[in-house]
Amino acid sequence: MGILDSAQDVFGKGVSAAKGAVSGVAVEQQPFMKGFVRLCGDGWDQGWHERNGGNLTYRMTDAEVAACRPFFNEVPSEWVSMGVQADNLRGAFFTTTGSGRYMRNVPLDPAHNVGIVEINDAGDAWRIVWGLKDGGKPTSEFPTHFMNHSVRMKATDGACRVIYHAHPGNVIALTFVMPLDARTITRALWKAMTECIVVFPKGVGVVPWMVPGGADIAAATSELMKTYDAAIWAQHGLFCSGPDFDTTFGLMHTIEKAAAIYAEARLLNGGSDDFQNTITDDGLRAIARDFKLDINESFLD
Ligand code: 2HA
Ligand code: ZN
Repeated sequence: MGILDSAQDVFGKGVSAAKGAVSGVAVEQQPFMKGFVRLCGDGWDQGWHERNGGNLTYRMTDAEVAACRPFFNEVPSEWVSMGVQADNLRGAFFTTTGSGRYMRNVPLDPAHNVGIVEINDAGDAWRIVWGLKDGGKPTSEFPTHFMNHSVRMKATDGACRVIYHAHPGNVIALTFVMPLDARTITRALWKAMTECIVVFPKGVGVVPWMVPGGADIAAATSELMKTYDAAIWAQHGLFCSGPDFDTTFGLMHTIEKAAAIYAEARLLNGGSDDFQNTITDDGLRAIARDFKLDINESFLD
């Protein structure tokens, strides 16, 4: 096999993806929770989580739920209706950041800032079974996370487990000056940095400005997530999905870096997008061919 036979050869997984469940070990020490907590701290370090901005959810495996169950609260919280429903998430368990809690504080005290919620048999309500101490609740964006999990789980044959929302500054800035359509923004990002089309071959969706936190923005976002594994919220931020924490954080990081390069290139170019040099559409096609990518062809000229 040649070194370019598969994108995974070149852009493969790192060694640190948290995997597995360990019985008899506290929730905070489980590999998935360490990966969850690390992502929160890394996102803070990147400057994407001012105040209580951003949120993270993880759909737990059966083995992880079994390993954590001995540490669950004796009495779970009451069921709380979400205003959204998903058949394929009936009975699922999610780890989630807390509403109004700060990403910055997650590594200091996971049990206060993060919780585990169980979804009811109808797939339309949650209850807290661990963490979110002192009256915490799941993130205000839980309806969007939940619907994105449902859609991405279906789109990836169950591989998708992580949904991550952040407020990366350059992505947000682009939504002030670019047409809010997926094709235009994806093309700009693909051409900003050679590896982008490898990292997000389907492109990035764009949701126009909407009120956050509710069922409407959840429906609009999850509709786009049928096609894309990332979606921009205009004047707000970015949602990314993936099978593990490394891939999902890497997607957020790559999109934001591409947005920063694109913005800087336009500034260097007096604001114009008529660049002296760029990656051509045939160049993108050649990457797709050599890396055997299943790209969104309709985004190429
Ligand atoms: O958690 O980011 O979109 C705060 C937010 C809401
Ligand atoms: Zn937000």
